[in-house]
Amino acid sequence: MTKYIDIIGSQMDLGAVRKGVDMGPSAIRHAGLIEKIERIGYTVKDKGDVVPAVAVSQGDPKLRYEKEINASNEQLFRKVKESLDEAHFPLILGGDHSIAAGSVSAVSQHYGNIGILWIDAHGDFNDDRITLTGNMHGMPLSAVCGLGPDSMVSFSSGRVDPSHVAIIGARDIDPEEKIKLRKNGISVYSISDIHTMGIYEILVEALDVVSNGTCGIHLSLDMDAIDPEYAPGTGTPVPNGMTLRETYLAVELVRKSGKLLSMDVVEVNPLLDIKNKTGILASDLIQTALGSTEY
Ligand SMILES: [Mn+2]
Repeated sequence: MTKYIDIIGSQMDLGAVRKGVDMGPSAIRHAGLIEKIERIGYTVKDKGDVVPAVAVSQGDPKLRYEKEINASNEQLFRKVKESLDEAHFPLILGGDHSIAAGSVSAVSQHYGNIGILWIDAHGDFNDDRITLTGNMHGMPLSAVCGLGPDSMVSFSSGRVDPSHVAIIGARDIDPEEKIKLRKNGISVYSISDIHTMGIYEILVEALDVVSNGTCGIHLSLDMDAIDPEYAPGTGTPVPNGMTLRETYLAVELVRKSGKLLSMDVVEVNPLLDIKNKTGILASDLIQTALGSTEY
């Protein structure tokens, strides 16, 4: 892996209902992120944040704030692309999960053929046809797979083959979304799969799905995958989540695969957090992904 890491934030909260997630990048930085990564041995450049325009009206209720989200994601796309062109590792801090339409489509355009490991309580596989809320943070995975909404990735030619996508930690998926995930052959490992198979076996399988026949892996870590007891500062908490052990081991195994190309960490909401517990956890998990080992 490259020695150079670029931190790129997105102060995006228009894809979600509860406000405050725009302060996520700041909360993760305040947990000592840069110093911690430098200590592992990387050269880190903080490229600052993309800041979305102030939204006046939500527009289409099936794609709320589409215009502002897509414009901001296009900026994020360019920044991530720039970082990849310099052969640096882009580390993207959210913001709500809608930002992954910008980050992942840059990584997939750059490398041509990537796999995605999506650690999340949700599927994020909705589109404007089947969405129940119109919240665009529930759509980015579908968009980057080329399955809509098309406008969300119109600035990029990068798409990801659904057969190279694995979701881990799912436990809150909409009925139509479930059908669409199955139809498109996405590998979904629910929380009950984690309880029965164990996280180690799941990672062995999932890493095969995302790395076999691809250039490498993009890791998209939604903090709501983790149980709200450990990650209370997130906008859409769902009980019965992943434990700290499960999450650390999952991220550690991704690192050990040696295939990690890029990473985003999203949905840290400081307004709902307790003394930056979730921001600190996000920062610690990033360290683990990048190579801080216990022994
Ligand atoms: Mn998500």
